[in-house]
Amino acid sequence: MEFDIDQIAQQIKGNDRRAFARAITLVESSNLDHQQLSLQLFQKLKCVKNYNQAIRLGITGTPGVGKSTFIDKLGLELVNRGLKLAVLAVDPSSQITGGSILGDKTRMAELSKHKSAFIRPLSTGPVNSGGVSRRTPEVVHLCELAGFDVVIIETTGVGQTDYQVSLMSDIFTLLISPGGGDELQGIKRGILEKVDMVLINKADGDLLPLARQTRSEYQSALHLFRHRNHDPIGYPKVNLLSAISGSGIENSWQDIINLCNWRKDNGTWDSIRRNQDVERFQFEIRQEVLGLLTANHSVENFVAQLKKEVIQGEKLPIQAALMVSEYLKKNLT
Ligand SMILES: Nc1nc2c(ncn2[C@@H]2O[C@H](COP(=O)(O)OP(=O)(O)O)[C@@H](O)[C@H]2O)c(=O)[nH]1
Ligand SMILES: [Mg+2]
Repeated sequence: MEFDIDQIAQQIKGNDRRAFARAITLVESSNLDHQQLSLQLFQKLKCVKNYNQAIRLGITGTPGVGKSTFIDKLGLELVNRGLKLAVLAVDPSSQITGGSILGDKTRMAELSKHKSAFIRPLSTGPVNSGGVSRRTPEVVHLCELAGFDVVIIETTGVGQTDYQVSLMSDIFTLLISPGGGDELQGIKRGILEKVDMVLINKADGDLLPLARQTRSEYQSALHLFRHRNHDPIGYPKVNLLSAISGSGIENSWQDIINLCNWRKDNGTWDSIRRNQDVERFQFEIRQEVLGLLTANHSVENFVAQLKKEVIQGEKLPIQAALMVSEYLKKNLT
């Protein structure tokens, strides 16, 4: 594929959706030339567009909890207020079921037709990469540079995705169903440390009393857990929501905006982003170094040989790992 960066940048500036979709493909590419072109595109977009920070909203929750329904409703609300919205759906299970993308398209039918909304399922990497495509943070950045006001990243939290998505979100939101309090014990402690908002969805009809009970369970769990001293009292918020009826959506969006403004006022908005950038940098260094090592044939052969010995029980894992370390010290310095 040929990419004319100047042209793509101009097209993106002119709201050309196809050009934008191609740019995402470019940014997601693992091809080295494409990666250089992506950097040029970032540079260009910074120049041609007045670039504002978007609100990056991460949304996680088990399949079926109502994420897509919620995003559709919230999304319509936002575009009707004149905001530009990008939705990136990171769904590792789509590789297995193959059906969820189709499902989301119909679930977000109304939103996907709106001229101010852009919806895109993202390719997912191997499970050990956290299920998130390695370039998802850069795709989010591209959305920001392209002038989207809000970027929603939807994930099912399989593998390490919650952690990865929290690193590319300003506001990280957990959706749960009524009765999800039973899950509370099983829920990864890491999520509760990271969430800014907990939304109890399906708080409608017969499920309402159970939803209320679940809310108090989460409130006390989060209360015990932590209060971030840089956030206002009462956060992480635990709100009732019905994505179907729409009740609780406006409220929750207001809570999100209030939290954003609070953090912008006290400077934590920027410091959180900078910390995320540093984590991202360090993550990428590890990936690059690992990539370099496995691209080196003698190292690869040495590791493959040791792996056999570990499998056969001839060496302890730690013993083999230390040998690799020694080998690298001798051969790479
Ligand atoms: N009663 C009720 N059902 C809901 C609500 N939100 C979503 N659902 C239903 O839950 C199912 C899964 O929704 P979906 O948005 O696809 O969940 P996702 O897998 O988390 O994206 C669908 O059948 C929805 O109609 C809600 O607020 N109340
Ligand atoms: Mg979904």
